[in-house]
Amino acid sequence: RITKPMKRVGDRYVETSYEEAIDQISAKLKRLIAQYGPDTLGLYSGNPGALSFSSYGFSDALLDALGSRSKFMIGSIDHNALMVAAREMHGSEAVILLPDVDACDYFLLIGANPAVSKMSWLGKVSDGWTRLRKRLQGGARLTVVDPRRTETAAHATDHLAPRPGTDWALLLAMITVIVEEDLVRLDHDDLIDNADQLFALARQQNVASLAAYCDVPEAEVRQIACDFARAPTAMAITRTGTAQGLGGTLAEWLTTALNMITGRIDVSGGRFMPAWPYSFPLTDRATPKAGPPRPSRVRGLMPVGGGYSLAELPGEIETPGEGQIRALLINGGNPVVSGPQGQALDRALGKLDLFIAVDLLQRESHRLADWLIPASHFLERDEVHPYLHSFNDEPYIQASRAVMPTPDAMIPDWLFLRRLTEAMGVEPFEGAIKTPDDLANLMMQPAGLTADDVRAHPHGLMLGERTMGHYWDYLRTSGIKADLCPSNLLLLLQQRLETMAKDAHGNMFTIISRRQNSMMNSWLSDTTGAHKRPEGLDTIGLCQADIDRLGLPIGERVKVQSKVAALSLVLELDETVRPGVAMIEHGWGSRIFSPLDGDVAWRQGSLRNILVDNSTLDPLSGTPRLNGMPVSIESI
Ligand SMILES: Nc1nc2c(c(=O)[nH]1)N[C@H]1C(S)=C(S)[C@@H](COP(=O)(O)OP(=O)(O)OC[C@H]3O[C@@H](n4cnc5c(=O)[nH]c(N)nc54)[C@H](O)[C@@H]3O)O[C@H]1N2
Ligand SMILES: Nc1nc2c(c(=O)[nH]1)N[C@H]1C(S)=C(S)[C@@H](COP(=O)(O)OP(=O)(O)OC[C@H]3O[C@@H](n4cnc5c(=O)[nH]c(N)nc54)[C@H](O)[C@@H]3O)O[C@H]1N2
Ligand SMILES: [Mo]
Repeated sequence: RITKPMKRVGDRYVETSYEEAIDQISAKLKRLIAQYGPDTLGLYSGNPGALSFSSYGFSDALLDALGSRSKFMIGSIDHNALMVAAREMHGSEAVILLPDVDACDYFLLIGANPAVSKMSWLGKVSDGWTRLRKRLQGGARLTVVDPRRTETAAHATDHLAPRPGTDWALLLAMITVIVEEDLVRLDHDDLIDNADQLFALARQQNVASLAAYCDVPEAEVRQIACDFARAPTAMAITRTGTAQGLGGTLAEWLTTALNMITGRIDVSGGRFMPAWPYSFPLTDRATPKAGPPRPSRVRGLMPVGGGYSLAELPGEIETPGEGQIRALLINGGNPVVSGPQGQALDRALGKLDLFIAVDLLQRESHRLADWLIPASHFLERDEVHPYLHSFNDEPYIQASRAVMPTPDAMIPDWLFLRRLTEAMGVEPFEGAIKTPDDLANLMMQPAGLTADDVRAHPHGLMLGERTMGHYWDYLRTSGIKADLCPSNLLLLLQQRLETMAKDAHGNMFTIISRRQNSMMNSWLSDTTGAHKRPEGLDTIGLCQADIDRLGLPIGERVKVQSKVAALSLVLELDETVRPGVAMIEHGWGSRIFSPLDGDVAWRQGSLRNILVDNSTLDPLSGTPRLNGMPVSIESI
């Protein structure tokens, strides 16, 4: 655990004071900005970094105060597809339609495994998997769409196992069936645009060839589409299985379209928009602070959720010219492990003039950092997070209490970030906000609540019932219409339909991954020790038919080769994966270093994501193929 600021001296680190760290970092940063402009400072906010209200607020504010737009976000290896589809269809990236689990009769889960991952994404359904199962016990139906027969599929009424990355075609086929069978039910058609265009598109499709492309039985697709449309209440949900591939934005669009044409939006048992008293206005969330969004310098991709794609970061560091990133802050993330092609990012990180990592430990991604700054642990933070709570499926807000003391001499990471901003001669939030509570209070002002009011209710504040209708209200009051067939997405779909025939990978396999209960992406298993991977025993799982076809022995090492890297893994029989698919767990292989002596304190397994190339992305979301990357498998 890092508990004091540490400065790199040669290949070791020495402990320093906060004063020295802030003095030296700000002096160097000032020189770099004077020479290269503010965009030279980049920020990568990882998943824990972005979920820490205080840390995210003050790291984002540092870049805003300096005028840098070089923000790289977790969304590009997670949920960008959802935000892009929301922007195109609902006019704002922040319109997230949550599942009303407790009244649903038909769950269609696409690329989600809540039995392990629980039920939260950009939206929170507390204990959602338990609540979903309660519905199943009461007779609700569950259809799981996943190339692997997952822990969730074990509870399902039916399981479809399409080829990875083809969900958009499956959804288009379902929409086509619903249009052909006259099962469309469009509520509020005065608030919906381009419905006719979607129906015309559907009528041009051939369900049999779409099903063949996904490699699922046509009759099952037809049956599921009709049953879904006829169910009293129903919802289709996607998660990372679809979002973390090349078809993510199309799948998000067509899932929402499927829900919309079967009357599942903003009704009980369907998908609804949360709008609780403490939810601050959508327009505020969507407005970029450092000016209008502009395409990235090297690849020309537009930011999503205010951030560029992590896949672009190596190029932005290594390509000379105005705006080149020479200083980087990684806050609560492990992008060399959790992002695509970590070997390329690792090489680029070595070329930075100034590299600061804020984390609990020095991990793989922080190997080359000039400064290691201690992060406060979630058990040490006392915070109210109105933003996260605005995505609750009920109007419920609760303070999280610190239950452990912060190590002596350590200050919270947000305070380090504030002091660093001030040392740069600017103020975070233009001086209007000094503490995380100030920020929370500002956000909750419309509800007449303060952070202390929330703290006064240790078991949380329930501000009413779950209510529906906010989505249609939002459209009405903002004067926009839901777009059922957005032109950007339609264009992408047409391209995919044209190249569909060439989309087969021949003898190649496509890789997917799996989460473990006791791991959180690349961490937690290390510190809790709850889940271990014996050294050198990383596996790749194939079904029996594929193992027979390859003629390779189970338990032996195989060479797994992608376009950009090769790994040596042990071949394992995994009867849960469909033919043509290989399962390699993500999250292993991240070293933990002991900064004072430079030793490696921990390492298990190997880095799976080095196989994923960072150049092939969903063009709208900037997401790489964490799922669906083609690889070949051969004997060593
Ligand atoms: N225990 C535990 N819980 C977690 C996490 C963790 O690491 N550990 N991570 C948290 C985080 S950060 C997130 S974002 C959420 C994610 O929550 P989920 O999205 O539910 O995550 P997964 O469990 O990975 O489920 C994704 C499923 O998609 C399938 N899949 C892969 N490719 C495709 C495809 O092309 N099409 C379809 N239809 N399916 C596909 C995979 O086989 C997998 O079963 O979970 C959160 N919860
Ligand atoms: N192949 C494959 N790749 C994936 C996924 C997958 O399913 N398959 N999942 C993707 C998803 S959904 C996500 S969200 C990303 C995650 O991507 P990242 O967030 O970049 O990576 P993590 O592995 O979660 O690493 C989190 C880091 O945060 C640190 N940390 C923990 N708590 C705190 C804190 O309170 N403050 C600070 N400052 N640091 C903290 C940990 O020590 C660790 O170093 O990975 C993505 N990558
Ligand atoms: Mo995630």
